[in-house]
Amino acid sequence: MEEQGAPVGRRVVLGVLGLGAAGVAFGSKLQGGIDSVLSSISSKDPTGVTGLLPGGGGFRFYSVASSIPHRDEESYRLTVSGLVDKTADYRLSDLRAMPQTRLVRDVQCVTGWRVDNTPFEGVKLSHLLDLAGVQDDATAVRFTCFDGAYTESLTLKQARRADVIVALKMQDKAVTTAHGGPVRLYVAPMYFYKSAKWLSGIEVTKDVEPGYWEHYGYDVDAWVGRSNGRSDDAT
Ligand SMILES: Nc1nc2c(c(=O)[nH]1)N[C@H]1C(S)=C(S)[C@@H](COP(=O)(O)O)O[C@H]1N2
Ligand SMILES: [Mo]
Repeated sequence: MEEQGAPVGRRVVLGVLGLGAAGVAFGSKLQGGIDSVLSSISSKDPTGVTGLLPGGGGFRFYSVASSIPHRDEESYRLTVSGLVDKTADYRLSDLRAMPQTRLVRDVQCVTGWRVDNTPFEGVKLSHLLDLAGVQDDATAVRFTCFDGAYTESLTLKQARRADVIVALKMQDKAVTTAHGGPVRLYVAPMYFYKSAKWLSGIEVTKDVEPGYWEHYGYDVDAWVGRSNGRSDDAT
């Protein structure tokens, strides 16, 4: 499962290893959100690969933000809001106390790399939606992240699938900061860009609001196999 890929910049490695401090600089290649977006879009790797994760078993590290604020047991919160009867603000311990679902599925990035049979474990998104009570005029869900930059979205129908979870574990251990911990989304049937890392908000919305990469031409309905990931690619 080892994958030879882009060499990992020394500073990126140090940045990943150093996660857990108050904030982390990922290195010069990643500095400047707009810069890195623009340069990555013009390259062959539009979702901004930054290197193989050390010990990541083929995973590549992605972040559109140049630094990630630290969130831990004490400070982490997940807000459920929008068109719901009851907004909620969960701590990690609250999420852990809910029924947990383990999925073992393949991870597929739209840029081509893939990691088979990866276990993810956490709370079904449908469970959180049921607890909140979705209002009749809602059709979609929007996700926000505490990196302050990334967003994603799903239709309510997609969001209620049994293979869409708010993951607390990945590869059978707590989701690491580099992989989006303490909590990330995992949308098993779709390309991995749907699986927002550093998840901090679930907002029930009237309509689908395209996510971060979707503003740059990626498919909102990112089914692996049924979509090539790009809505602007008619060929
Ligand atoms: N917050 C946030 N979530 C994100 C991204 C990101 O840049 N920021 N990149 C996405 C993309 S394109 C991929 S392939 C995966 C990468 O997850 P990994 O870093 O755990 O390999 O996260 C997705 N979720
Ligand atoms: Mo990706």
